[in-house]
Amino acid sequence: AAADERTRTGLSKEALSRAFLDNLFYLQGRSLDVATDNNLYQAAAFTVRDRLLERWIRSAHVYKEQNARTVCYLSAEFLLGPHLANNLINLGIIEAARAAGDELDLDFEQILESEEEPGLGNGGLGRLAACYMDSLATTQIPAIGYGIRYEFGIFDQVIVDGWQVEKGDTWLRNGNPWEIPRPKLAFPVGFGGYSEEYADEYGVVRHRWRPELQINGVAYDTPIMGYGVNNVNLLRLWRSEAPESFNFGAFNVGDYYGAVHAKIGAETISKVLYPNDEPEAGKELRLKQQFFFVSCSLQDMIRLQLRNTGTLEHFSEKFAVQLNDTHPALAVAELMRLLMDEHLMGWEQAWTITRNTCHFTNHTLLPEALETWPVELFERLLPRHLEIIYAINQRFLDEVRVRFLNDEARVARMSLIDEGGGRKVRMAHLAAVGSRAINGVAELHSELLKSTVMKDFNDLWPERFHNVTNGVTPRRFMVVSNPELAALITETCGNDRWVSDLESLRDLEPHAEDHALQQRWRAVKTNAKRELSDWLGARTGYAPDPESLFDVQAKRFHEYKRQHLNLLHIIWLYEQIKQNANTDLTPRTFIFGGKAAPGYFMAKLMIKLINAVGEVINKDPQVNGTLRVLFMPDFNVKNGQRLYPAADLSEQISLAGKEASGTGNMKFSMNGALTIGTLDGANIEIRDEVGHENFFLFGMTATEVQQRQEAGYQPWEYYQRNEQLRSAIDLIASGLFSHGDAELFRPLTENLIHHDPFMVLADFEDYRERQQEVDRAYRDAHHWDRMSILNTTRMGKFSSDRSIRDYAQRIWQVEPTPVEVHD
Ligand code: 26R
Repeated sequence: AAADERTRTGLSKEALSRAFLDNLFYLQGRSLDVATDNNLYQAAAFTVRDRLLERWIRSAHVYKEQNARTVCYLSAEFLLGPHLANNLINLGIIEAARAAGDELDLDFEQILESEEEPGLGNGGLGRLAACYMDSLATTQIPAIGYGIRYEFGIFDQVIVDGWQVEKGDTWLRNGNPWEIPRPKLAFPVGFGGYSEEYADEYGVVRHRWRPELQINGVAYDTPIMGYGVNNVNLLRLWRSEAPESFNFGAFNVGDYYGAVHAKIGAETISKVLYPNDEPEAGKELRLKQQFFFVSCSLQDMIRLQLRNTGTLEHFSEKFAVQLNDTHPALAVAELMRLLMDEHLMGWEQAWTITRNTCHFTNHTLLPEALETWPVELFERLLPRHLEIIYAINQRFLDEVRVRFLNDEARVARMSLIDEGGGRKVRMAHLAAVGSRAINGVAELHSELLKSTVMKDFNDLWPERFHNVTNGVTPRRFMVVSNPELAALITETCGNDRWVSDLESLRDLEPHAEDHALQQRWRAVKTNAKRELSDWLGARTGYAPDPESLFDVQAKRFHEYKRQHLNLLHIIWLYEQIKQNANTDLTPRTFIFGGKAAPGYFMAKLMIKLINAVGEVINKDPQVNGTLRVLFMPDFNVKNGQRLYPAADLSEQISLAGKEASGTGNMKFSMNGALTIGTLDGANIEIRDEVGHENFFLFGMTATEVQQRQEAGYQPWEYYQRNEQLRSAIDLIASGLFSHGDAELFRPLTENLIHHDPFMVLADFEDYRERQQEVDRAYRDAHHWDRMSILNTTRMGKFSSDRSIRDYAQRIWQVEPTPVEVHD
């Protein structure tokens, strides 16, 4: 039997091939000659999953035996990207799998391509959670990721007539071979009703919540495999369901349609992911989603703790909860409720446990993204939690009063309740008060957090504040996405240690001068550009010249990220060519990618403008291919993996102080792109690591931005004074890019000239000058290649393995728990 097991889960080419054919036949009912791409993909996925499962069971066993502290990463988003190639890499069997595929005469790349990615996140925050899951497993830290199994993830973007059009994401259409549904692992989640006091059998006054409505959260588990280790961690996503009692009759006698309606309501909670930057609409459902997944996750942790130890006394020694932004901040109130009301603990003990369990990461300083919920909504949906929040607040504000005598203004600022016009619960304050540690995601961001939005909290509890600079996983963003570069690095290093020890890339530095390496480095880059060019050619009609400089800006569309600054520079270049046909420019391909929130008008207009400008420039015979402007539709993890390897220049041009960290900046740089960027977020640290001479810096500093704003910023003055800038803006306003329609882009140009909240005009001139330096630098191939190599070799700090080790040591106090597999 043991031998049979091994053939079922063996890692050799033969074992993989046999398992693949078995899975194709027994799970899909197909033989090779009639199998569709999807059949082949599913069979491959099940073959890999079987190999994860035994390591998963083993990991769970070892973790339990060693009684290790488990990290619970609570996040409303996990932007995982395709699993198959990543799992093959992490298991170390991609070559064996490819060989097995070749032998069966299958198109291996085509099978990988067939996977539809789970887009359960918006952008930076969700992708960070996915990178951290990879690194937690790789660094052998026991961890559970808790979130929501959205039926519809982030929308698919198509471009119609230059405009973004949203299409529903149907990632579950063909089934999801990576998840294991656990229908028996379900928890009740209440909403509405009232809170009441009662005396228990000893006469102690207790509270209980009588919800009006209960739904169930059902667990769906996905194994997360570490790289080069046997540790497999768990991603547990909750799906909402109506409980049995909904089943007609019993629930709502005589009102059959009412009962059906209620059932649908319950299932709505995990239906769809909300985009960022989306105003008020649909708010109530978002709060329901947050409470839903927080409650299920905490009940699950409590269940595990009671199963393992029979008591909740040592809960915080066993679990470290990380709150990924304020979306799961309700955990503070819900853990208190569960401990006190359901498990009959006293306030002091429950509060100590809560405060020793929770940790909070902030991901943005933008005021519109700081979550607050109307008290009225809370009262209606979560009456008992509101009571608990009031009680936390009372104790907390007393502490503030004792520390800062006679400072009621401070008390009002720090309160968990915003009393100004329509009372609101401040979720960041709830998270901060209930957490042992609070961190920002890059040095600058953490400093700004302490000096601005969380200043009062830093005055009170300076020891709680930390910085953990973000990181990204080199497995997905180098090895999976850029296999040629990975092979070249491994060959040059003489081993592949760098894949889980990115700092060791520093060993390559002496080779940056080596002309032979430079040439191979360039060839790898050019190949990646050719592949991207083919892909774009098939989708946009323009296949850019792989010899041109690929200048890429790929990220969510937002005014603070300033895609329009990039575009103004492009328009200025175009004017140069139009004015002087002999203008000497390095041929460049500008590539944009990114989604705009469906309700964010200005961001959608920016997308339209990029496409409109591209249409004019790409068709203009006078430009003659010197400039190309392309929009990559549907930028997501999968398409990002095509983009990062092919970029020469990475645009990280947010207004200083606005981008908390950025993580795309790291992905580009790891793949040898140079950065043109501001002193914002992690750009600052990237520049310090790669060397100031290998980074194109421009723009105001965060301090200068603040000073300029305080002095009264007048964009109009820049417009008048700077002729280059004015003519670029005027060209848009003229209607040249809109078939003569001078109205279409007016909201954008008017906003720039008269308001310009993100100071595009103030930074334009410096940006343009730095772009001219880029133009010149690219002409010296040796020098450029050297800078490119150094960008990659000096990115060690930005591996998410380093971030996770920082969290483990400084925030969570957890140790690695290695897992052995014996066969
Ligand atoms: C709708 C509203 C409440 C909301 C606004 C913004 C919800 C979600 C967001 C997304 C924010 C929190 C986000 O994604 N922040 C990004 O986090 C990344 C990971 O830390 C950073 O790299 C990036 O700079 C930051 O914008």
